[in-house]
Amino acid sequence: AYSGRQWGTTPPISTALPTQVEVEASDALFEELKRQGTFESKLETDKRHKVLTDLRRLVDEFVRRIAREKEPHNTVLIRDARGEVFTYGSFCLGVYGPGSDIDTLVVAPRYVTREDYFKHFPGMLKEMTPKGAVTDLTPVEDAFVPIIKFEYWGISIDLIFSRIATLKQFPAHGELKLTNNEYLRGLDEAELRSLNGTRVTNEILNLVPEQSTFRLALRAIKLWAQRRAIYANIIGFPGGVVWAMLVARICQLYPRAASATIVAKFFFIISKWKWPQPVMLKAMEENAPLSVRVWNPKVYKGDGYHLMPVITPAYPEMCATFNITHSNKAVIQRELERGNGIADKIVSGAVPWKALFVKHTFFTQGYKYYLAVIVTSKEKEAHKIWSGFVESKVRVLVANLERHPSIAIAHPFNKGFERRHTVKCGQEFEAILDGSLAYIVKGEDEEGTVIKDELPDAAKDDEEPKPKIEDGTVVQSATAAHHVESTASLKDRVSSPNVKPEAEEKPVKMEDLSIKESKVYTTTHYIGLELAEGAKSLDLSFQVNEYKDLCHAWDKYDSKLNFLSVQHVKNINLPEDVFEPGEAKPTRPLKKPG
Ligand code: 3AT
Ligand code: MN
Ligand code: MN
Repeated sequence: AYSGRQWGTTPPISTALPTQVEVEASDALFEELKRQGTFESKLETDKRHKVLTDLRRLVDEFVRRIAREKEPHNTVLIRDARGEVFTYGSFCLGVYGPGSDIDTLVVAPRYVTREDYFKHFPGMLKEMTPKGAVTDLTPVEDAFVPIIKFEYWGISIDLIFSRIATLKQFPAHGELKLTNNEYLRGLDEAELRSLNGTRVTNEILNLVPEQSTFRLALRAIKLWAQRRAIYANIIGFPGGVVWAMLVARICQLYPRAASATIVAKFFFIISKWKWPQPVMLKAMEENAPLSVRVWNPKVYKGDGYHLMPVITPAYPEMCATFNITHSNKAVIQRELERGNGIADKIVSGAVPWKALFVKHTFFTQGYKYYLAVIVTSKEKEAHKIWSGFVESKVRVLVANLERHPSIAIAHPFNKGFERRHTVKCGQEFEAILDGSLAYIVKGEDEEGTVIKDELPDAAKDDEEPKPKIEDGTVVQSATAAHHVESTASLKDRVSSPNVKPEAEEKPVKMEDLSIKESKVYTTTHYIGLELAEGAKSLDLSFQVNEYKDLCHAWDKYDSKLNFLSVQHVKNINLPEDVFEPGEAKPTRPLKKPG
């Protein structure tokens, strides 16, 4: 119910109740989001709650075990030993869908350390749950946010940990409130970061006038951002928390509006926002309890360079959008304006909601020239880590490219394309590094098995191949191989010493199938290049080499396992698997980019 209080740092723009038309538009939005599959069934949600119940029991047992280990004679401490389980991310916000994970935080009293957590918890997860319930258990102790990842009955769980250094004994379950700044005392950086997700999410929910309105509007914005390929923290686009804060700010400004109105006002207000004025949900904490850094462009010069600052509402306040580049800002702006053009028509009933959620045209009508950043490894596990590292640096390459005089916008696609190949010789491996897709395999990645049907078939050389679709992935055959632009074919217009000549495609003979094959894993990031007016040459070797040097300086880099190449790809030579069935691949170069 509307209390009349002010939400956020300014008075509301309007406290009007929704009109009949706005209520109907919100109902239509709900129906469309259901049609688009953004909600999961009640059965699946019940399963999530059951998983959390099990984790709570496990956490209490874990804390008791550590209490016994550290103070074996303190019977009271052992008797009352308990921890607490919180969530953050989309589950906590109530905007999760069928594929979402559960982002979960374990909190324990001060005598339980992170070392204890990594030493005992993975084992307890396996021992104290039904056989086969926990799979893919991966503890990553040295991560920026140390984490145990696993699947519980098929649901992905991200489990992070912090102790509370000021508490030796926890209150009854449900009474510990992490919004209390006192609980931050005595913690290290990793612990502070681990608590941050839940603290921010709790604040967001506390700072919106009507949670159900907020949730439905946020679901709409998340779906829109995913469809328009502008959702990805790591690539320098807003992630889930940022979209949540932006929608929450609109809810504060229209405290009684319906979800459909929030969506329309979101596009209207955010598309006209006077960046770099920050978006904030509340005033900054005045009495800083700790001497940790908070976002402040007056004190920290670097904070003044943030292009679209969105500030988290929990101490220590941070800019959640520090990695947005000029190019990405331009792309986001373009999408906000498109949204603004459509949203009003939707609320008035002139256009259906699905018009807002139309898929992006990054590959179909995007750019004439693309860069392909090809990350390659010879081992599956090593590839996860290496490709994750390179991905986290794509925005650095983008920032360097956009400073090139010939480039107006360097637009990274929001996710990489993962491919699996088999090769029989070094030459084939080299071809993959050069961008060849002639050796792709699909199906389950079982060690040592090769699905023969999927090996390239040289007999069909002149037949136009159709992509094969299975499990939602488009797999292409050898004849449709990805043709990489050579320096020569781009002539003097585009030249780069890093661009290797087109990969030769080797026909595969039947007898080759018996030869021992080895697996190769690649992840490819595409960056669309919009050239500056009058751009004559496009020599990107400096930027590309600088990027490679940065990636090769990775502390775990192993030149025998990890490879990185960057290629020019013309729109007409984009590989088939970046297109969805029914999408038209460009057949001639775009006259005008963008
Ligand atoms: P899904 O429904 O899970 O797709 P989500 O918003 O829950 O959407 P994530 O599970 O990826 O998205 O992330 C949840 C939060 O975890 C968001 C952010 O605060 C934190 N987070 C995710 N990835 C990273 C990362 N690489 N480094 C630090 N924090 C991260
Ligand atoms: Mn999540
Ligand atoms: Mn997660």
